[in-house]
Amino acid sequence: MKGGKLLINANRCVSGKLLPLYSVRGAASKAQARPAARESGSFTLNLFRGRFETAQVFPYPDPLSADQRQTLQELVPPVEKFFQEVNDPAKNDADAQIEENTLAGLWELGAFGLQVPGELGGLGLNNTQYARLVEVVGAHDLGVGITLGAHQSIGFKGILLFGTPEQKQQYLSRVTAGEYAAFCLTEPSSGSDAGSIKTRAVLAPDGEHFILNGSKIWISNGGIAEIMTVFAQTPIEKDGKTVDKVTAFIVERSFGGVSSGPPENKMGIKCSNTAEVYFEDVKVPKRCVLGGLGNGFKVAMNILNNGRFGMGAALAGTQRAALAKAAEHAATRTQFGKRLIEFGTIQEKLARMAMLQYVTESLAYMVSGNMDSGAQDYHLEAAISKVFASDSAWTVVDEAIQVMGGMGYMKATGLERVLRDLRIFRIFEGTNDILRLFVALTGIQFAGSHLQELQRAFKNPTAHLGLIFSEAGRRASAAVGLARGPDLAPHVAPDLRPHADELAKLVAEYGRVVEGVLVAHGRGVVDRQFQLNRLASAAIDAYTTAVVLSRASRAARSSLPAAAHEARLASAWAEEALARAPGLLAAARAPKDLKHYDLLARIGSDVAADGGQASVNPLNI
Ligand code: MYA
Repeated sequence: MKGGKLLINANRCVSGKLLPLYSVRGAASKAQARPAARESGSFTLNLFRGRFETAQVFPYPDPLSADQRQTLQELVPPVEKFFQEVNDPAKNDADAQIEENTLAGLWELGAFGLQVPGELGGLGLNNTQYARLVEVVGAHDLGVGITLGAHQSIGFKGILLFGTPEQKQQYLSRVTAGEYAAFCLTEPSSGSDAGSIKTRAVLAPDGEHFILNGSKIWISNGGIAEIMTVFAQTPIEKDGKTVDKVTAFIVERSFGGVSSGPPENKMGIKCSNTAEVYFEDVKVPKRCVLGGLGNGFKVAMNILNNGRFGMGAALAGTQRAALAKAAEHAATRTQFGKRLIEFGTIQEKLARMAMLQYVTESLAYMVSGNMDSGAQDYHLEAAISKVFASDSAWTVVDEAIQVMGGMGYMKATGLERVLRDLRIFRIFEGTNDILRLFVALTGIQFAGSHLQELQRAFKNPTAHLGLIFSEAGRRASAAVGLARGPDLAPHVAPDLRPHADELAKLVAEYGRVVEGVLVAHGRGVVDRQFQLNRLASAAIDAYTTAVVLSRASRAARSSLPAAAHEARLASAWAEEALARAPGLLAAARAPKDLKHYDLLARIGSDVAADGGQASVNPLNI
């Protein structure tokens, strides 16, 4: 009886208005061309189907071999020492440039070629080793971090990922030997909408070169880079027509026709060079096409996906350093006859800061570890790691200043610079707003493709009995509350298992909500940003909970000295995230909230139309 009802429900769900095929820019045009449903090891993608996928979460990764661990143990102390004794972040900030001796020292240390293979002059580190060093940089100087990151996390990363053997040989040996690299994507009319760039490259009559014209803005290292990864529209023959598609090129300043503007005057990360870059009839040899003609958009996205965990790692270091300052102050400052740490208000602040730091750090190393183990589907998790890290770092440093009161506001404490430096992290490398939508839409597309498969199965049930029955069984279990998810006993410490059980329920509910949203809005879901944002926030709550349960369980298993502290951090986070997420899911689905979103949309439009707040002040003057 129950099974029959569920089959009817399933049938209704999959025969409704589906096809949630997305594009942030334009969904409909691509709808017909989507590939068939595929399986994935990603926790987040599967969450959108209501499936608890454990492959890339449990156990917490431990990807370093004994040799790699040893290398890291040798590398971290000198880098720490360098940042404590040589680099002067306050001076870099005041001068809006990095001191020469610091740059020379960083080149000397190999910090500009961390992941380049040894035979090409780099240190040959894997992602996890890279994360650990970047964490040290983030604890000391984010401006220097961006100079290093713009160079290797995105500047020449395309060559590392997509370069031909000749391109690697020619360019990687140069970017580890003193020549700076930059990633040139953003243009005056193309920020978040990266596919709309106007810079163009057209094959020259000699058939051997492309002629590149256009301009880029806000390019980190743009004024100092000799080697650039530049994205440009190129005419491509497709189905007998000529269409523009983005291609990635390696461009050397020495090709001629490349110039750059003065350093931008920014709010923070002042010592990192940011400049406009202009390309005027630049002759780019055909051998400099990177990743194939017309594949540039994917090359750009993959470079960004591949580097995002680095921000998480750097900002874990930033938060750790800010927390240490706040903790020291709270432990020593006396007010009203007590040390600050004896007050509940301060205890709560420090606890929240510690939780946010722990989650940020756990995410960064989870993503880098999965990448090192060969995982392919990590792009949603990398986006979550960037969003979470940059939002948290803002809160943690802001709260550190609050704990320190007037002292925190003083330049000498160093936190006001960090707060200024941090602000850009929520904006660049994909704004957090775009990345939230990216997570929600990619997840929905994944769930939608599976529902479509089920929809097709129902059209020819005898040929797809297996799929239909397994889906019906899964839905029946979920409906009667048996969706406990996989057996996590081997992976989750006994004290944390109740949270894992709650998480399994959340995952099942998540799948139901996504399906409901798809049925209600079909392809129109791409325009439902109020709902998409809430789905993304709930996904972040679910994924972060899984990650900290995994890490704290490993700490317990390995009897780490701070295992009990880690278990408390993970429990506190899980309790809060699992209490918040159902509300977000309800708000993503409920008609009551839909009305509220209309209200907000109307207010927003009115404000834009009136050029600001439409109401005058209460005095009417
Ligand atoms: S660099 C500038 C950064 N700019 C951006 O990040 C741009 C943001 N915009 C976008 O990402 C895209 O335009 C969005 C897609 C997401 C909005 N992975 O039609 P579409 C596929 C894989 O949806 P759009 C900077 O800030 C998609 O599936 N694939 O595209 C430097 C589809 O494929 P198919 C992806 O509507 C800062 C196709 O592409 C992805 O145009 C300095 C088209 O999709 C993806 N992510 O919008 C940082 N997205 O056709 C320094 C889309 O096959 C580093 N697709 O279906 C600091 C490091 C830390 C410190 C280190 C210290 C050492």
